[in-house]
Amino acid sequence: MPGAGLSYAHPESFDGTQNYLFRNDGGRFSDVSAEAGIQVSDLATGKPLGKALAVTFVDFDRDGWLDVFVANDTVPHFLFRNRGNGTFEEVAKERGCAVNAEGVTTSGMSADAAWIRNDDALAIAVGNFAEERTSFFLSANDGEQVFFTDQSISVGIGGPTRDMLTWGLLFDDFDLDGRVDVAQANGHLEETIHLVQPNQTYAQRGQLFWNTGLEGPQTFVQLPAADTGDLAKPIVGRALASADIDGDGDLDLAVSGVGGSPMLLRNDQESRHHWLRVRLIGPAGNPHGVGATVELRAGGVTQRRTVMPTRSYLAQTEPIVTFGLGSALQIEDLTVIWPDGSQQTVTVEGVDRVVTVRKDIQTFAVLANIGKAQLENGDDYQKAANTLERALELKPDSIATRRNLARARFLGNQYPQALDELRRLEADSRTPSAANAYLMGLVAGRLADKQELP
Ligand SMILES: [Ca+2]
Ligand SMILES: [Ca+2]
Ligand SMILES: [Ca+2]
Repeated sequence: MPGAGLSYAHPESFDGTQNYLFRNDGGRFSDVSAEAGIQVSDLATGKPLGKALAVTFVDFDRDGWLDVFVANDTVPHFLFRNRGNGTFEEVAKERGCAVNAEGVTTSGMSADAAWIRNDDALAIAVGNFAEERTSFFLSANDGEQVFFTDQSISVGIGGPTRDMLTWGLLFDDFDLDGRVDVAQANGHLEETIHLVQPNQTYAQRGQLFWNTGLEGPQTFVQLPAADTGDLAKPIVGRALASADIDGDGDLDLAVSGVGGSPMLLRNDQESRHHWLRVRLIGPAGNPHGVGATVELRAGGVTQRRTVMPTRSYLAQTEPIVTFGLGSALQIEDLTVIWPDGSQQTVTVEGVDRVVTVRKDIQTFAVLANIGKAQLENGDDYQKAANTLERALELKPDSIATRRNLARARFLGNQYPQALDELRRLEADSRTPSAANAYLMGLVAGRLADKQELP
């Protein structure tokens, strides 16, 4: 480095390397990298193209198959779309997340993905070198397919991240207001960088961007250093990970630094916002449910998270997902979409707690009993009908459960639907049932009163 001695060589001085994918064959791993299509080579030279520093996994097109985003240093990023048959196709260029808004490759160090507006817009953020903004690829769907544009500047991230050399980067809802925020760990590569670039320092402060919920340049606002506590202490930041280390519901941070102790940063936010943390217990071979998507509806808003510890840079986050609820005191709906495609909706009572969702809880017997209890409890017949319908999806010929569903429809004043269920019971049963006939008579009476008998 002129004027400052030895320096790291630029990545362009080196050849790339390949990505690897190892398939878990029940405790043994097979290298399936080549046939899966996640290795990318220069067509002319045959040399590997990738210079990867970070990988994250998200189902960007929401087809039920987890896709792979790889942040590369000085060469275009990769987005491997999962074809659902054990192979991937690399689509970063055509989907708009290979290079930044200026069409230029960046020194990608980290990657994370999140639904930042609680709608279908997915953001993939990439932490970059000094003098490069953090890239912020935001998705849109043109009706045919999902594509991204780098909106780093227009969402408010670009300006304040330009001078920083960013490694760790995380999307998490740090103030539990129901919107995902952004944290960054920063630090330069060169100890004496200030000698040749006076605006740069080796140690740099961490950054926190608050998601305001507004669209446009104010979507993310950088919190002043004075409001972020020890996160603003300049260190040579590298890895950044989050977890609720003190069990109070908000996400705390761990930051590693070169030549110093790591920092464990307790989140002392005082928002009084409510929260729900969801821990999955998956099937054998996937005990934490990694790759599952959790959707939570509260206060009329649906939030979505992927259970994915592999985020940021050289770090693992906890496999529990944290939802901020703002002032909402009730969960309307919690649905887990497991990696095998099965969906599981669970009832959550109360907030400010950790709930555990076990994959195999949704047996027919469990759902049928829950639905029956909800029916007898009598305060929400629609909820009882939904549970009983899910039970019947697993065992359509259960006469007792279908009769309970008919009763839930009847008591919920859904007479035509009740009649449908009773007719189906009649068709399925070999022997006429007195209980069925009695209920049918009641339903027909109500429908006649309302002149709705079909
Ligand atoms: Ca997908
Ligand atoms: Ca937030
Ligand atoms: Ca905490």
